[in-house]
Amino acid sequence: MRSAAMQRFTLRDAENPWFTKFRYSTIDGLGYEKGIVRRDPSCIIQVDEVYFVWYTRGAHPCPAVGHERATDTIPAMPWDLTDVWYATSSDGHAWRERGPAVERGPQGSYDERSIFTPDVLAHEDRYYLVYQVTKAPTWRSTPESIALAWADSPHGPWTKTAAPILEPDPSGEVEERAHPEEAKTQGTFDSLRVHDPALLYRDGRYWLYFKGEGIGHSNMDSKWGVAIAEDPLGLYEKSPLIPITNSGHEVMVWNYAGGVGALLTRCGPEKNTIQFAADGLNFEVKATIIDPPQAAGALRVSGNMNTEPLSGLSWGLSHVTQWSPQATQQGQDALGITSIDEPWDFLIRWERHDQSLGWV
Ligand code: AAL
Repeated sequence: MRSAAMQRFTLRDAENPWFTKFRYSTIDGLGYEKGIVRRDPSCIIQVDEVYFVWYTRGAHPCPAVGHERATDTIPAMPWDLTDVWYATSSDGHAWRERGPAVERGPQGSYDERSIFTPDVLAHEDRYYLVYQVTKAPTWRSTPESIALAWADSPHGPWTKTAAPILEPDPSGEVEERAHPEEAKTQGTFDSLRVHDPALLYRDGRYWLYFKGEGIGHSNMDSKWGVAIAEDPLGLYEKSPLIPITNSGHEVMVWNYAGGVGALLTRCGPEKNTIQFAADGLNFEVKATIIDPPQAAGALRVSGNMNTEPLSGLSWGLSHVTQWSPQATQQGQDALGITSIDEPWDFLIRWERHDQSLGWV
């Protein structure tokens, strides 16, 4: 006779190749700076021994003031009135901010208000940035889409697609200034915003993983979807199986053994888990973890460097923001401070810390 718990007990953390812990440290060049928002870092690629990262960057006259008080120059949220910048490093600790990679378009363009939350794919000597875009004005229920820019060098110049590559589902109805949960009619999980794009090349096609936020849904009930294209510039077709997770906020996925690994944080019953889908669509929980990096980007590895389940989750950057108490605590721990006097989001480094599988 065994208890239900012991019937479920199959693997100790210390024996589970999908389990890990994390530790955090400050970095030079992209850290805390009053008046500057740096957040939502992309994955990291290495080109000719140099690491590259892209991230949301904004220079604001004051911290975000909310949707009702925002103006053309004062942000509603930290990720409002921002662009995608990039930085380089030789060691992953000291970073040199290089400047803007993709900037907001002219008034009336689909990316006039803000460009934010990038990820990068390097494939066949071409580089692709995918990121969120929004038009003005920005209210609680302003739709947000995903766009793409490509370049032949990680330094750019970047060419934008003529239109977003992925849009919210057309279902649901809500007044733009209203809270998404005050919907007249509820839409699908991705009917308000498609967010947190992560682009993988696998099985000869381009897989665009994304987080959905829905009309009539709480953004803390976010789930992930995926859209697949034959060509990196589109057309991206959403899988009929979406949502493909029941939890998770920012998207962090990596290729492994022909399938896809995933780090789910912050939202839902399967928050703080590492999952795997052999087909890239049907994810199984492989480990429950503690204190994962928030909005993490990981070093991209491939080939003979990608031999373990967590080879694609070795180290990277993440962000510290007052909008996520867990991220704030990681930042305070990393900085050795007790409080951050003004909430300017910034980047820190995370790395897996398997040596701490014990309790100490
Ligand atoms: C991030 C991401 C998206 C959200 C905001 C900025 O962590 O989930 O990009 O819009 O927060």
